[in-house]
Amino acid sequence: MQKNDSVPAWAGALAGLTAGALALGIAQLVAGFAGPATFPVVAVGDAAVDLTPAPVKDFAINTFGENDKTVLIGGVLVVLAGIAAVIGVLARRRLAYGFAGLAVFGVVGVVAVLTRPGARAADVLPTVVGVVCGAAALAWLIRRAGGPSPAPDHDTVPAFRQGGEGVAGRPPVMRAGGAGRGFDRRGLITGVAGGVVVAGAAAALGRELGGRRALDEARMHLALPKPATPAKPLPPGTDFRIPGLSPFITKNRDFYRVDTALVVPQVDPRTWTLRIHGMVDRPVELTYEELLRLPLTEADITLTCVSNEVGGPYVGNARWLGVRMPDLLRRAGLRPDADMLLSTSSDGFTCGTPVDVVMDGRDALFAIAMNGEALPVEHGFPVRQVVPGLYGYVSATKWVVDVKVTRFDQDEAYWTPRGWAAKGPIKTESRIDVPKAGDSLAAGRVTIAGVAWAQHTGVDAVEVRINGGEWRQARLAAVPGPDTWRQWALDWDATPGAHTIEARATDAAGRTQTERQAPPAPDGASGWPTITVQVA
Ligand SMILES: Nc1nc2c(c(=O)[nH]1)N[C@H]1C(S)=C(S)[C@@H](COP(=O)(O)O)O[C@H]1N2
Ligand SMILES: [Mo]
Repeated sequence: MQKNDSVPAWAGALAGLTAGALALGIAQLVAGFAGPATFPVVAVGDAAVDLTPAPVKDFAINTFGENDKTVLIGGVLVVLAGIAAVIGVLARRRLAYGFAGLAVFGVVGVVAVLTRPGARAADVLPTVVGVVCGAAALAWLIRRAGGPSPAPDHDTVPAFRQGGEGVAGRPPVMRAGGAGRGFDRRGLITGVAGGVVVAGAAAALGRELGGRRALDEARMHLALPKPATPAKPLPPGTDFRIPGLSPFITKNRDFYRVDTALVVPQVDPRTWTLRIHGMVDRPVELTYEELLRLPLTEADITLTCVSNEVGGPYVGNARWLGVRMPDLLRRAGLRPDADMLLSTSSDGFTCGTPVDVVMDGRDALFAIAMNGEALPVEHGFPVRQVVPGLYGYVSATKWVVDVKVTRFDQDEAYWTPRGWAAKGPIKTESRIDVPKAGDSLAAGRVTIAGVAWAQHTGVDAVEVRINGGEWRQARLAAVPGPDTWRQWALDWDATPGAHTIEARATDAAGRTQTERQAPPAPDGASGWPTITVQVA
C-alpha cells in the first residue's frame, strides 16, 4: 500500500473534526424536525445516564448540580471530538478507514436512539443523514488537502489532468489520482472554513426548529386554568355573519401580527419570569406557574396597531385570558409619582404605558391565552400585555419579561425616538369591509357592512353616505362591552353608475370620528373610510 504522508496528521485531525462537526450539525438540523431525543448526542447522553451506576449518578448530581446534563453532553462532545480527530488521521492514509470509523460512530448513535423509550424506526434519520454527510465531507476535505480520493484508488490508475496548468508545448503534468499531489494547506483550510460555516448554520437552524417544536408541544399540553372572572356572556347578535364582513372574533390564525422580531422569540415557560421593579415599594418576580395560580380574568378586547391606515387590516378582536395588571402592580406597590410602565420583551422591544390607564379599572391584562388556547408563539407566548384603548406599540408587549415602573420624563420606549407619540390612545375609527373598494356590483339591494372601534369608550353609531349625500344610520351589532369593535351594516339600493361610499363612527362619548385625514405617524391614522364601486 502506498503511504501518503504528505498530508500531516494535524491536517487529518482537522478534517476529521470538521467532518464530525458537519455530521452533528446536519443531525441536529434533521432532529429539528424529528424531535430532540433523535439527536444522537442527546440519545447517547441519555443512554449513558441509564447505564451509569447509581452511586456515580449521585456523585455527578452532587458535584455538578443543575449543570449535570450540560457536563454530560459536554463530555459526550469531547469524546466525539477525539474520535473524529482519529478518524481524520486514519482517513488521510486510506479513506476506507475513515469511513469505517464514521460507521462505528453512526452505529453507536443509532443504537442509542433506538433504545430510547418510545423510539420509532424513523428516529434514526438524524444520525444516518448526519453520518452520510460527515463521510462526504471527510472525503471532500481529504481530497482538498491532497490526500487519497476514494476512486480511482490512490495507488492504481494514474490519471492525466489537463487544464490551466498544462502549459502549451509541454506535456500536461502527470498525476496519480490524488496520491503524491502533496499537501495543499490552503485547500484544506478553506474547505474546513466552509465546513464549519455549514455545520454551524445547520446546527443553529436545527436548534431553532427544535425549540419551536418543543414550545408548540408545551403550548399544546398546557391546561388553561378556569377564569375567576369569566368574560361577559356574548349577547345574541354580535355577529351579522355577512359574507366578507370581519367576524366578531378574529381567529388566531387570521389575527394580524406586528413586531420587530426577525425570528419569533421562543420563550420557555419553565424558565420565564416576570420582574416588576423600579418605582415600587416591593419588587416582584414571579414564574409562569405562579402567574397561572393567580385569579384569571377573561375579556374580549380589540387590539389595534398605530400603523393601521384608514381601512387597513391591523386590527383584530380576541377573547383574552390573563392576570389583571393592577393585581400585580398593587402587590409591588406603585409610588405615587410614577406615571409610566416600561415593559420589555425577551427580544428587547419596549412599550411605555401610562400608569393611570392601566390602573383605572379596565381589563389591562398580562395575558396567557387567546381565544381559548395558550397564546400562539407569534402572539407572545407565554405572556403578553393587552390594554383596551391603547395602540399595541404602547401597551401590548409580547413575550413580556420585565416591567419597570418609571416616568415618561425619565424613560423612552422603543418607538418614541423613532418618531411615534409617547402615548397612544386609539382613535375612534371605522372600516368598510363589504363591498370591497373597486368591486363591480349588480344594481339592486347591496349590503354595506364593516366594523368600528372606540376601545374602552364604545361605539354608539355608524353612519354611511353615498356620493356625498345624506348620512344614513347603519344598524349596529350587539357588543359585550366597550372594549371590542362593533359590526355595522346598511342595506343600499344600488343604481347603475360609479358610487363613492363613506362611513363614520360616533363613540359613546359623543365624538364623531374626524374627517381630517392623518397618516399613521405619529399617533394613528384618521379620516373617513372611503371606497368607490361600480354598479352595472
Ligand atoms: N415584543 C414585542 N411586542 C410587541 C411588538 C413588538 O414589536 N415586539 N409590537 C407591538 C405592536 S406595534 C402591536 S400593534 C401589537 C401587535 O400584536 P399582535 O402581533 O399579537 O397582533 O404587539 C405589540 N407588541
Ligand atoms: Mo402596532
